[in-house]
Amino acid sequence: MPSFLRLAIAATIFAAALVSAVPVTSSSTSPFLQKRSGPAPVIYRCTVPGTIAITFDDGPFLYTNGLLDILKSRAVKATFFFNGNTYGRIEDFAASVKRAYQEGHQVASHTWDHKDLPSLSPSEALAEMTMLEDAFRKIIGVRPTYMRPPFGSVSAPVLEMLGQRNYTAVMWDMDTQDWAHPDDFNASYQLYEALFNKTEELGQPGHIVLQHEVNQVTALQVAPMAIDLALVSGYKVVTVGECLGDPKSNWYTV
Ligand SMILES: *[C@@H]1O[C@H](CO)[C@@H](O)[C@H](O)[C@H]1NC(C)=O
Ligand SMILES: *[C@@H]1O[C@H](CO)[C@@H](O)[C@H](O)[C@H]1NC(C)=O
Ligand SMILES: CC(=O)N[C@H]1CO[C@H](CO)[C@@H](O)[C@@H]1O
Ligand SMILES: [Zn+2]
Repeated sequence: MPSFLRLAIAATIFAAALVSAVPVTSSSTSPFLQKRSGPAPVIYRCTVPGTIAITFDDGPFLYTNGLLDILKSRAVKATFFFNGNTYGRIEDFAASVKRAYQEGHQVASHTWDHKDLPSLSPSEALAEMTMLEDAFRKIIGVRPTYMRPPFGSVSAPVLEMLGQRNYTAVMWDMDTQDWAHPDDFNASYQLYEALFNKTEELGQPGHIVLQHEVNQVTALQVAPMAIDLALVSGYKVVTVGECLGDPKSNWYTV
């Protein structure tokens, strides 16, 4: 992995510390079901009791297909926050993106090339969204309405822009820190299990788990164990949209 990307991922943890000061969305009604105007809603956790939404960031990449096989074998759905050009170019992995969409996973935006949105000019920040929207339209015929800001980093103007484009911004309440031990399955899984053992402290109703699919160990070794752990713990493993009670017809637009 290029060192700047390692740094970028490490910065996620810093951003998470910043955003965790923002109150968790407590409404039991999905914000998207209400009339939309103003800044994009920011989501930290699931609202449907007993659900877990496992999310995979920074793809599509070399392991997306293998991960889709794993999800299929367990009959669960996940959410992919794809980039346009970060680890891989989305055009080169179009078949994986299409497959994720067709197999009922939630395909969502993680911006064109993973820049820190608040540090960009308004037109640059907008282009980070629209360039990827165009790529998605070419590949799956629609564009997502859910996005995750790189590093979990947003500002009032960025949320305003995202709101104008009808996006919902998705953070997380369970960070598996999978970037910390990229090639060490045991260390990664230990962190995951420790986090899982603390879900009681996080409370109900449900959780949004942050993982990255661009590391082979995460995608192909930790992910299946993680899904199994969620399932044996009695969670329903679903997409972000489902865990918020938002009908699939709202996940995409033209
Ligand atoms: C956002 O949604 C509104 C209401 O459905 C629609 O009029 C508007 O064109 C949408 N904006 C974008 C950028 O898709
Ligand atoms: C999580 O809890 C299980 C069951 O109590 C325990 O066996 C395991 O060691 C715990 N894992 C960690 C990493 O704390
Ligand atoms: C030391 C240790 O815990 N090793 C384990 C690492 O993970 C592999 C694969 O699951 C296990 O087989 C080892 O026992
Ligand atoms: Zn990312």
